[in-house]
Amino acid sequence: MPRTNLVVLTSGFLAVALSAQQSMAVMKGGGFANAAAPQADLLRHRVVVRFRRASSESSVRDFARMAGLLLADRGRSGEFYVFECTPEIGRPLARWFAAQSAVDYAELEAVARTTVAPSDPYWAGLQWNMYNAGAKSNGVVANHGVKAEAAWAAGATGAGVRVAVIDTGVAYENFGAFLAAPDLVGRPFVAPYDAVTGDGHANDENCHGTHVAGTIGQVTGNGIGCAGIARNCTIMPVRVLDSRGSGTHSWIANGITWAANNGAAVMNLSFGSAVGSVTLQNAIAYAAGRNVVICAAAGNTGTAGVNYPALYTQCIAVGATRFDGARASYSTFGTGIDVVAPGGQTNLDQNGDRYGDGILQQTFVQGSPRAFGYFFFQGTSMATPHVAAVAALVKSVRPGYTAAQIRRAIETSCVNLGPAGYDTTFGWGLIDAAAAIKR
Ligand SMILES: [Ca+2]
Ligand SMILES: [Ca+2]
Ligand SMILES: [Ca+2]
Repeated sequence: MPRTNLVVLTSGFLAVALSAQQSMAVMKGGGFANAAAPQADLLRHRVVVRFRRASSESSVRDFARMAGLLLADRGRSGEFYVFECTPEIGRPLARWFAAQSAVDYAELEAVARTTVAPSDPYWAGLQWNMYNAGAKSNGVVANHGVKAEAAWAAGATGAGVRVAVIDTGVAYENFGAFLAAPDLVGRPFVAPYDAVTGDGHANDENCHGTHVAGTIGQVTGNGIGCAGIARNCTIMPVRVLDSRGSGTHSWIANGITWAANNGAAVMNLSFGSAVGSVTLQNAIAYAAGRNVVICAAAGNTGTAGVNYPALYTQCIAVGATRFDGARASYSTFGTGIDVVAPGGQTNLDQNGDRYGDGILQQTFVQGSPRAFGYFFFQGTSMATPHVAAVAALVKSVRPGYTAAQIRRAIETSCVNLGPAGYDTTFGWGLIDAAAAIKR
């Protein structure tokens, strides 16, 4: 085969690893694990008071009037009273009440919210790429995540949507030398296919596809490791790249056709070539004709010239951003770029957590498919699964949408970056899961 038809992974070896040992240090470092606890906000303008002796409501009301407070609410049998005041005096007022002999307790009113912050310990602080605008990562405002949490709160989880991870395989099963990644156990997998060897076991012999699968659907809320964006999706593992991360266009075409024929609603293509081929183009056109949302990595050249297959019009071509929303230095741009998503930049630490700002997910040490850990990777390979996952979120709340409608929902809801409107560095801008699901 001609050398130019070989596909090179658009991430992989630029990766900075958080080794198993280092990840233990993160666990013990404190501050991360309990940040995922349910957050209760305090209302500084409402003070809840319980009196020791039963007080008639009229006497409490008289007291409130004299004190310049509004009696806003009470327990159903008078077991507590709620006073409203200006926010500045809420705390001192609660303290004053608590010091009175007639008062059993006094406290600021608290608000409980549905808890969508996942229990996964690395969520807090480290998965900035998925955060809502204004959330903090190690104390630094992380304004350039894809707002997964807000999408979950609105009920979008990708439930039942089939997302094909067409890659180096996925650590999805215990088979021979291979083990399922612990943080993928529980994720539904369907229709696995290995287009490299032509069998039904799409085991990952590289480590790249497992990391990509994690961003899409790491098991979320299981109390270990990381969260994934499409937290209830179904993953179809399709192997088209070998242990070195290379694959021929004919393998890739076979994998894409397999996924299209087996009910994939979304496919993730985190690889690229400088050249296209009729074989690859026909497979992409076939999948598009089967109503599949196709997300493809723009490339890691750092220059203009979007790779194939991303450059084909049927693909959403995805570039990569870093923590501060700037283009990651390696991210390919130019004609044909459609959107950007966080791909990380591991030679920078803009959130000051002492780790390079990569995308953290579980995979294994290359060459040791049973040695799992959490690794910061960077690349348009890492950005692309954010888009595939958001496509799954949209599909799960708009099951009647066509692939074209899902793509439009994603592209028209992006947060602008760079010059106003579409530009050839950021495309339509940074994807926004919370906005896309409302289109
Ligand atoms: Ca997890
Ligand atoms: Ca960092
Ligand atoms: Ca723009």
